[in-house]
Amino acid sequence: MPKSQNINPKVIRQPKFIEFDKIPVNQYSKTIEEEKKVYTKDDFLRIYNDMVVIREFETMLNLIKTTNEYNGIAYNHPGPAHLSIGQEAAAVGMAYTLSPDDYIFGSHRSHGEILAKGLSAIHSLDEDSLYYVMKNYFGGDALKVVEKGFQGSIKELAVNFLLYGALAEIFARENGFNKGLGGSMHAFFTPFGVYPNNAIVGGSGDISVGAALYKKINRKPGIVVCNIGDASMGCGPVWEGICFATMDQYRTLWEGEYKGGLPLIFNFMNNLYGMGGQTMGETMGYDILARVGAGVNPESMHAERVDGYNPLAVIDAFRRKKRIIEEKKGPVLLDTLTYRISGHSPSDASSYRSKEEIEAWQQEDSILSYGKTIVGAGLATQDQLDEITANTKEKLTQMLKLSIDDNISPRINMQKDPDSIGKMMFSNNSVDRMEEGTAQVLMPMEENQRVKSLKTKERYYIDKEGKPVSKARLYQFRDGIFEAVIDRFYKDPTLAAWGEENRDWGGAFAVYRGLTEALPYNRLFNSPISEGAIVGTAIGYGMCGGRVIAEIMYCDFLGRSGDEVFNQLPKWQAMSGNIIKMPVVIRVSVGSKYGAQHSQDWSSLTAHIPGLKVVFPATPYDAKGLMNTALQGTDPVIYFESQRIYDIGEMFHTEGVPEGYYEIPFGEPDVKRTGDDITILTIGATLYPALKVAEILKEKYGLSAEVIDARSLVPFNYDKVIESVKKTGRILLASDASSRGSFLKEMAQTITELAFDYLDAPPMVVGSRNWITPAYEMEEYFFPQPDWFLDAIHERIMPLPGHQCKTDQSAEKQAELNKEGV
Ligand SMILES: Cc1ncc(C[n+]2csc(CCOP(=O)(O)OP(=O)(O)O)c2C)c(N)n1
Ligand SMILES: [Mg+2]
Repeated sequence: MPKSQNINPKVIRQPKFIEFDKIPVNQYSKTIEEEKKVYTKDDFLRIYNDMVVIREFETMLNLIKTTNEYNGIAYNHPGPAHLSIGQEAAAVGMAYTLSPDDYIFGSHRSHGEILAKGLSAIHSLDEDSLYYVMKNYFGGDALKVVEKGFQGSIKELAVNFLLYGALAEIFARENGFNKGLGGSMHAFFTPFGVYPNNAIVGGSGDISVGAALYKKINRKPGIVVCNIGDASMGCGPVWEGICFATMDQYRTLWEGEYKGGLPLIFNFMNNLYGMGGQTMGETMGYDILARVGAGVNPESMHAERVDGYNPLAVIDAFRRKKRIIEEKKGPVLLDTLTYRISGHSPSDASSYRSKEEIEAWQQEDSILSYGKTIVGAGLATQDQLDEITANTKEKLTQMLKLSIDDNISPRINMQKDPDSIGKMMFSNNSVDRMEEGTAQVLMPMEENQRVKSLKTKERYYIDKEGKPVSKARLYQFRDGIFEAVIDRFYKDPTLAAWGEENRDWGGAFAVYRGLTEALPYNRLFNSPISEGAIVGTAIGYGMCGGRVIAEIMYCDFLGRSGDEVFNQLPKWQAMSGNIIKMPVVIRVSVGSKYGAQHSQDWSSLTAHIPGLKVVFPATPYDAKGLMNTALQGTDPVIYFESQRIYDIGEMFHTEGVPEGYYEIPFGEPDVKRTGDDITILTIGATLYPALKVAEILKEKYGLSAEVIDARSLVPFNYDKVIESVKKTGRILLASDASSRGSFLKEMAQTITELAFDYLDAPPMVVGSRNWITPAYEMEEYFFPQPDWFLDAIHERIMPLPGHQCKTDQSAEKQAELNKEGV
């Protein structure tokens, strides 16, 4: 809590009642005569047209999925198609008032939203801009296909481009919007403001909040709409996203033009079902989804249920809600009532709902009833409507033909380059700042108290007389991180950081102390205790073009952000066809002393996931250099920090930690001590026990150990390690991670494969036990101790004359423990 806001018990303890404002439900009541004042005839027809395009697009896919044919064209599409037949009015109403600067995020069922937003963007962009977009998207490859032999306006061409790009993406073709790497559930097209659609239910719930933060922090025009399903209200990321989006501080503590609510609409496409679970009446308790807004903030999130079967009602709601956002009173919660006539997927037998129910909704079909309304009001003739349908069918038939033709629309050529997807996992860029401009700070860096005090610190662990420097005078590990972070804050105007206790507290482990004075709230702020949303918002912020550092206070809390770290952060660069960059650094502190739920080293879990860069520095020099590299890149980095060593000084880089900027390349291990008889490869803070072991080996057994600090897990260049093994013929690997399934095992296996002929003994892994982490007083039985190294060397690698084992590191014991699963 900031000191500027005093919590007065005299006030807080007063009795009173919470009053809730009424939440409107289906209150739209304008007549078509009234609406005639708002829309032109063309507008009315445009709304009809866009709904028909979606209906026909989805109908076509349904026929392809269920009959392998559309309009005489045969095709087999084995992949998914979650259709939104019935939901067209909701999609078109949502997109109608939006400009290309407004971003939408969606779900697995978002074809309709992509088309609606695309058509809306085509309507509002001028022809030159449209052509520019098409020409510059992947070198204009998709444009060339739709342009060939085309006669008509640029806008018509753009509609074909939209249909073709979406279809090609759904069918996994290289000309798809995302090179065919996203597919039906993840297709998107950023030039039209269509941002990632997410196959993880509720996945957009926090990512979209990050996008809204990006707009707010970087003063970008436009709003963000998060289109998610009614069942996703039961998902953690959605609730966390809502909490993150409605924090008081935007209005109470953020200043100047940054003051005010987020430009965000949570738009629940409420089709009343999950897959088969009925949200109202069975799987949720909200009765009417909009009610949830009442619990969130005093404005009830301006929540409202709107009839999503009437496009005019939805447009009306979006117009009103956009005004609220312009007044900086967002975010808004919309419960857009709709119905999915189609199954959850084409194989859905609708066993969970009655025929009568579906028929009742079909009778109120939004396209039919809207068509009737506009014909009845003299705004269109039935012939005009029929013509729209006929035109749409023809267009879709043409685009389908193009998108399934293997010569015109091939897939990425994996035969030619089997590594082509691998090459898309990382962007490997080096970028000082994500945007030009002056970074907003509160003081010149030299005047910052912490920066000043660091100038007086000893940057090497012993002084000139060879005496250890006292803690108070020592430049510590945490200072290395701080220096890299503050440097980037002054360099990159887009850089923002958040997490729990990041501001006044100075970060739970004092890494950020001093930053609060240097940065306004809009660049450094405390988040709710929402680990999922801490990472999810960082993903949204990063994918829109901002650089961000998010912090997870303890590695053990990574579980809370599992989907974000394992499923979102690593995948969007490749899934976008490299349209998206992900300049996101997640700082993760690895605990000790606090027992089973605060002391796990889960670096191996993150290293297992393709698409994350993972580093684990163990010295102040490496901490600063690796953080600089992380903040110079545009890839997601999981940056581990061990709490055991936050206050250590630099022991290896004899000139001390440089004051200026330098980078340490990812993937390069560092030899911290040279030797000839055995190699010890460590990850993280285990470097220090390993050095003790090296000392004992030297003094007691006359052996020289080469100690290599991995520094990175992904990427990792094995050259230095193999070189060392060639020299020593023996290697032991150690880290604080529980040994079973750890990254050490992966490294041991790779070393075996790469250097088998040079090994005199199998690579030996010494990790933590496969148990819960016990209390601090018992930690010596859990984390690798020097004795364990020596015992393992003696028993499995080379006998150490006269050595008495304190632990059982024998093969028999290893087999027994595995048998027991501990
Ligand atoms: C995290 C997660 N859990 C389950 C699923 C499987 N699944 C896909 S769609 C769906 C129902 C989602 O319902 P809702 O959010 O209302 O969206 P709708 O399908 O109705 O558009 C489920 C359970 C998933 N994709 N992701
Ligand atoms: Mg639903």
